[in-house]
Amino acid sequence: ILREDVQKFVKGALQGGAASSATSQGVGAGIPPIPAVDFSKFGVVENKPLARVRKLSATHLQRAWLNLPHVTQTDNADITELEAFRKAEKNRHDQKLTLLPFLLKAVASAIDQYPEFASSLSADGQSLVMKHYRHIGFAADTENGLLVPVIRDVNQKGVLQLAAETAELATKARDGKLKPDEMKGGVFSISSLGGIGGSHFSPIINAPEVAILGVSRATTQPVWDGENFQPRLMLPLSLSYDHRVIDGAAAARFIVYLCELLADLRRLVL
Ligand code: CAO
Repeated sequence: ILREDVQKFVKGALQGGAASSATSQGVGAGIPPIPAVDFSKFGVVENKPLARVRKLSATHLQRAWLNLPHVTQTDNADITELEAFRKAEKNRHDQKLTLLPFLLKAVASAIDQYPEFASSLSADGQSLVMKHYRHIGFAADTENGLLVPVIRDVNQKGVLQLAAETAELATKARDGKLKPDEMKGGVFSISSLGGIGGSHFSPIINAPEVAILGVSRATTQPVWDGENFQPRLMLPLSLSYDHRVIDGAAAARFIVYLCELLADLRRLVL
């Protein structure tokens, strides 16, 4: 190995590193970069600078996508009774009451049943850090990009309090007033696109968490009760999990249990 070899290596690494941060193509990780294209050759283009939040979340999402082996397990929860209850309660309180706080509550309870969903791999990959707190994040869509505020101790709060806290944190996120501490400490995240539409999707895990629940728009579906089709309100759920930590069977058990909780809220108090 000559002096020039070392210089050549360092130069290459520096160039690779610069290219990687500029284009986020993973140069240096053995991933071939997507070649730069002069789009103006094909038509009119404009260059729109990315907001800081979007750049930060891009790095975070790419890091999670490349480091964690993702699998997405889907199911549909029958929320006919839950929705009837929510609608009845909604007009009895000043607080806006959407599905999200019920989901937070049910997820915290499902995690109590399957605690590995609130774990993280240790830095050396030799053990699991089991977290005994139930802080849960939820994705909030803002003009500047995706933010994930975290609700603390979901298991110790009622649905109305959770509704108030999610509304407050979502407003803060949209107004750009969320403090860094309000986005830290989560053990699990929920990404709810139900207010917009669509069915199942595959959410990216908010690493170092090991799972995330994607929620889509509930629709009325014909469900066979053994004798007849009944119109039931079905909520599409998509659970992405880190397959290094969570087995497929555990993920199926978790989502089935979560569906049972959502189908009959009384199970939350058992
Ligand atoms: N099925 C049917 N209707 C739903 C629903 C669902 N799964 N989820 C919400 N709704 C309804 C709500 O009940 C509400 O209706 P009412 O006014 O009649 O009660 C309406 O849709 C609007 O809800 P909302 O979106 O304002 O409130 P929310 O509590 O459900 O969600 C928040 C809050 C912050 C999660 C949401 O506004 C948001 O930002 N979602 C986007 C998250 C996102 O971008 N995820 C992707 C991340 S990965 O790129």
